[in-house]
Amino acid sequence: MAQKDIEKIEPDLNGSGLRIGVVVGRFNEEVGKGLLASCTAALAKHGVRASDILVVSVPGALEIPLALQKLANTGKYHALIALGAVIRGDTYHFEVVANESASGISAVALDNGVPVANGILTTDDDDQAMARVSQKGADCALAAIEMANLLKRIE
Ligand code: INI
Repeated sequence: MAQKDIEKIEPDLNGSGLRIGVVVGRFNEEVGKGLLASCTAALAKHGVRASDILVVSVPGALEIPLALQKLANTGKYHALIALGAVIRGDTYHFEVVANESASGISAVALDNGVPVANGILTTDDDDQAMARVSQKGADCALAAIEMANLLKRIE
């Protein structure tokens, strides 16, 4: 009996035609701006049109899951991206904000079947956060594109 080859879906980082929603927290504003700049630059580099990107901002990381959920509910977006920073030095309830936002973000993805790239930096101080904005924003853009294309292929 002839055996079929194993089917494999390779990562596809071509963003053309993808609609992406981005939610950015303003609590650590400079970090949020840096994340957004590197993220949108990477989206553009990989072919996502500016007119296919919606950026909304919210007060802080704890508001991000609800805004993501509303965007997911529209059914318009192939993937969503959460950007922000929770900085230990700024808060006595660091763990609560970091953990609640992370679990809310995961819940939006699983409940709606929409990929959500989590770009909420969790660091001890502002310098650590600023050192990571460039890489993290770009990583989230690529994760969103790859996951959007993967779900399209699986479906
Ligand atoms: N929000 C953040 O995004 N980062 C933080 O470091 C932070 N700290 O330090 O508390 C933070 N808090 C605000 C929170 O996200 C909500 O906006 C606020 O609690 C109102 O719901």
